Amino acid sequence: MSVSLSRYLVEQQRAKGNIPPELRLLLEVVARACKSISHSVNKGALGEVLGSAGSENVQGEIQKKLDIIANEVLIEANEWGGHLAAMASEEMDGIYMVPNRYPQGEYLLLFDPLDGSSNIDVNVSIGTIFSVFRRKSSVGDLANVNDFLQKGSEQVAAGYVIYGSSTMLVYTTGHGVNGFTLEPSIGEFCLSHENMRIPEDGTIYSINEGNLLSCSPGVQAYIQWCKETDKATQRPYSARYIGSLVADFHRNLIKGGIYIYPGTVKNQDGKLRLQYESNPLAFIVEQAGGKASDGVRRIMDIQPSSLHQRAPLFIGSKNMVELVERLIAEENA
Ligand code: P6P
Repeated sequence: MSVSLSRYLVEQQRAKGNIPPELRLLLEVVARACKSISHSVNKGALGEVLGSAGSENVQGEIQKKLDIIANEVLIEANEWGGHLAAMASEEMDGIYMVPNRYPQGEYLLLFDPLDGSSNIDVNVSIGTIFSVFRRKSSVGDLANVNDFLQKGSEQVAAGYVIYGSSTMLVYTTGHGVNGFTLEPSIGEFCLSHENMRIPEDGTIYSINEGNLLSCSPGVQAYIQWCKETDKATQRPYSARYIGSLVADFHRNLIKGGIYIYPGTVKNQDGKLRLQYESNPLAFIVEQAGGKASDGVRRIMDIQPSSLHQRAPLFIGSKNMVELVERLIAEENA
């Protein structure tokens, strides 16, 4: 039997001292909450959890029932443990303060509770993405929105859970990236992908080509380059885009590749949220030897100015991200 997440975290804390007890507790609570989300997701049409909830989130997106269920599961699992001061979610307008009937902790948890939820009703892989910071405000004061406006480089942990053919948890605390697969028979996440590294090169590109003509010339030039025939660079590359960031990212992390959600004429900042999607995945990809930028700046260097800020995202194999950055720079030269 491979090592459980709980044992792995305890051994990391004991052997390397690189994960404080409260952060270890936080990761275990998030993992437990995602097991519950996995259970709901896997019920599918039989669980009466599919379809729209008949409401919109702060992004103006129709909320799926499972978006709300996943959000509630994460809030309820994390609010009482004493490790958090507050939470923020892609599905909630403002921050969620830990109720004062519970002790306040030093950490902040941000999450996209169910990314790719438009795929829920058609049985395509979806995922939960989370990001952890230390609060900046002093423990005696109430946490506030400014606590959440920290650069991604300040993250102390980040991870995602992909609800796919198997349910996997992938996380980093800044000491490499490790993957755990849920063993349903015992309900434990078990170590299955130790020290994950993304290949510096890949032959997969992920982008919604329906938007391509409204992207910048540099992005269009890169996609054109991917399609050209050149044996030496194994082109043409393969287009793989399933409309679920976590699934596209996870595949590219393992096989090598690049995921692009660029700015367009209509939405200069693209669609993805900096705090709930781009920063946590940027932390993971950099820890695995990859790169994440907005086409010009390193994602984790961007200073957020609002809780639901969007940013263009170019993330994946280092050499692929650097090439599209060069083409964007040339268009601006
Ligand atoms: P589009 C899901 O809504 C999401 O945030 C990502 O998971 C996904 O990659 C992207 O949006 C899909 O967006 O505009 O291509 O449908």
